[in-house]
Amino acid sequence: MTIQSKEQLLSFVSETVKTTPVTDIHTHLFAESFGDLLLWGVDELLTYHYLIAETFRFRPDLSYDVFWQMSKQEQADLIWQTLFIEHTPYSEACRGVITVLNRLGFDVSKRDLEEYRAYFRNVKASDYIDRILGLAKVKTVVMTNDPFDAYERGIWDQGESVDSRFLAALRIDPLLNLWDTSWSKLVEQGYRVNPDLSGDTIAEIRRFLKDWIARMNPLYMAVSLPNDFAYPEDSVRVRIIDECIIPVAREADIPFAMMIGVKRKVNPSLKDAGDSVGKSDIGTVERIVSKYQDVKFLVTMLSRENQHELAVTARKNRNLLVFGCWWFLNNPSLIEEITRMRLELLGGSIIPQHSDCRILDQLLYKWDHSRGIIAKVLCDKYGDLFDAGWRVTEEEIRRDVEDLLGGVFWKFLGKPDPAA
Ligand code: REL
Ligand code: ZN
Repeated sequence: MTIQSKEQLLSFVSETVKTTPVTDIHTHLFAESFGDLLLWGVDELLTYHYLIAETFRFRPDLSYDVFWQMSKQEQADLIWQTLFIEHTPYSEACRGVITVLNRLGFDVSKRDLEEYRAYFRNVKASDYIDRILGLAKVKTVVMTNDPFDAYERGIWDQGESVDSRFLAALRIDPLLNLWDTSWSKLVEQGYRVNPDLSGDTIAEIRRFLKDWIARMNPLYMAVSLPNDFAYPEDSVRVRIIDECIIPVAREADIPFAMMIGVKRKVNPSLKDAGDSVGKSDIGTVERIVSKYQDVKFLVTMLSRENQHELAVTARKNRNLLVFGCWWFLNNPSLIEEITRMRLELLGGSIIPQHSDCRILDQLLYKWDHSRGIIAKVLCDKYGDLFDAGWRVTEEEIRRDVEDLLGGVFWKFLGKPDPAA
């Protein structure tokens, strides 16, 4: 049905963005069968590493060691007291906790942490997964699966039946970023590799990747890369990319996801909260994606300064799909600016957002907040066309939004959306 008034248009766009189920293409969440790897509940929410970094800013006298020796509940108490009681929680990560509690039906004006805790004591993980995925309208969650993690390997080895709402992504950071220490872990897994890449090493790394692809059936292979990642370059990392990752991605017909721009451990005392950002060289992305036009690349970059040139690079290379507003970009002001710019340069051939959730409950806020911004930007775009006399149908809006919230990803992979 063609929409005839602007008012009707804007309300239909907003409602469609709010209610369309999403494929969340990058998270750190796990299916229930992964046991302790799946994090959920109010104490996990409060001890999210984003909030740990913010707490230390207000506690100049708190020693890192003392904090890390506290129990999770003690840490959560301290974070709650510091960020929510002694200050107003308007940072995006703090606001996220309030959105989650509110969406779960709590009276957040009471500020009663014990009441929230009491609820979680009586909840079963499987029920909670259903509740959160339902409330957040997330149909599929892509995990981050690490074959270098002994605990996680054990789960894959058991071959437990997997929840079809959770799909795998093969994460290979140690291979590309920590070869000095990771080669011996491959040896432990039965691969004949040498630290200097001699002998059968290259073929054995390929065998390692193919074995894990067969075991996990990942949608893509992924790595996070430092801001000074360079390509081409005379380095172990680039040799492994050229001679192992690329041929395996081509053969398995899965993309290589590069998340570029992280400076790991600028403050090691903060652990996961101690990573930072740096501007990267877009030439690196340009060179690798144009060299391998028959390989698909999913790329996100961490620095705001790289966003425009990344979008332009995607205009030139159809094998490059830009995704998400990653980590320090996942703030309303930046999501809006980036999403607007991407739609203007690339139309709907983008994945505007992923959640990067580490805690299941966060799906509620990450998607609520992002959907609001995506809707706002889309309303402006459809509104501009309306003003120029263009008319769209409800079906066309539904098609466009479904594409942005998952369809573009599945078409890029060349696979049917299993949840469709
Ligand atoms: O996948 C990654 O490398 C990052 O997203 C994470 O390492 C990071 O800590 C995450 O929590 C950011 O949102
Ligand atoms: Zn991540």
